Amino acid sequence: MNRKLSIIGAPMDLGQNRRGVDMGPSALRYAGVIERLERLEYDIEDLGDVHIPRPNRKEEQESHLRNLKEVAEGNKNLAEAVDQVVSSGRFPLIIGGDHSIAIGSLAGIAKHYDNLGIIWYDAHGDLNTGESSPSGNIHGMPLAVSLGIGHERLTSIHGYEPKIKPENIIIIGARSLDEGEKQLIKEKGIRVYTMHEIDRMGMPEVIKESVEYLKDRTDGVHLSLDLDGLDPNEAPGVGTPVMGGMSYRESHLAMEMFAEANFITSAEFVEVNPILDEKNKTATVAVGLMGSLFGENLK
Ligand code: HAR
Ligand code: MN
Ligand code: MN
Ligand code: MN
Repeated sequence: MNRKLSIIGAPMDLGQNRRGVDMGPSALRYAGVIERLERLEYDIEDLGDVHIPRPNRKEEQESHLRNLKEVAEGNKNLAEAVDQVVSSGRFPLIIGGDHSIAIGSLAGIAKHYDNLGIIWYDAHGDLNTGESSPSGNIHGMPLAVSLGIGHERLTSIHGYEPKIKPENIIIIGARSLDEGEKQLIKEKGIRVYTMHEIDRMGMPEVIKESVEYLKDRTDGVHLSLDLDGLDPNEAPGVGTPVMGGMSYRESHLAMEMFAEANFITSAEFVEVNPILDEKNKTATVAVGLMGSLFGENLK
């Protein structure tokens, strides 16, 4: 594992319609992310938060993608910050913010790799387009956008597209997929471990297979962890909770196995909403998972 870590906050709440997730980066810092990882003897710098514009409430929305302009602009800023971190040889750890920030993270990261692997740990597929989306919320679209599918204003961020290849993606924990997303998964042959498969195979086998699959075919792996992948009983502070998720222990096991495999090269933790949370429980869970991801258990 790269021992040099740069933390970048992305206080974005415009990719969906519940306020408060822009306070995710503060909640995660308050839950002790820096101290936790410093104890593992990483060289850590906290770059603070990238600028996310405020929504212009007077202007008409120019499309049914909610806050398109502002989400695009915030993600441009994030892509630049992340790109600089990767260029300087450090590991970018991005803390959100709603999941639309994966557009900027991946834009900044993927240009440094020929075959970036993606682990999408989430209740959702985030594979919608403006046309297939039931909500118009861009946080339900970042994986499609990164594949070059969606609004040009989003797919073109940071000057190249697509960012990633469908065969390098693994979705883990899905249990709420829209029709259009299911179609895209089939069409592109994206690997998905739904909750059904996790229940049948068990988490150890799911992660073992995922690691084996990505290890030979990729030159880096980005972990995009949406806290709503976990069961809402254990991670209640999220905007779009879905019952029947991965447990706290299953999630730790996954992070521990990723740490053992020593192949994650960038990560983001998203959708922590302290306003919907119970005493910062979800941020605390997220920081614990980061501890496992960065090798607490290997010490
Ligand atoms: N699939 C639904 C939509 O696109 C809900 C998406 C919720 N997304 C997140 N990110 N919380 O995973 O509107
Ligand atoms: Mn998501
Ligand atoms: Mn590339
Ligand atoms: Mn989700």
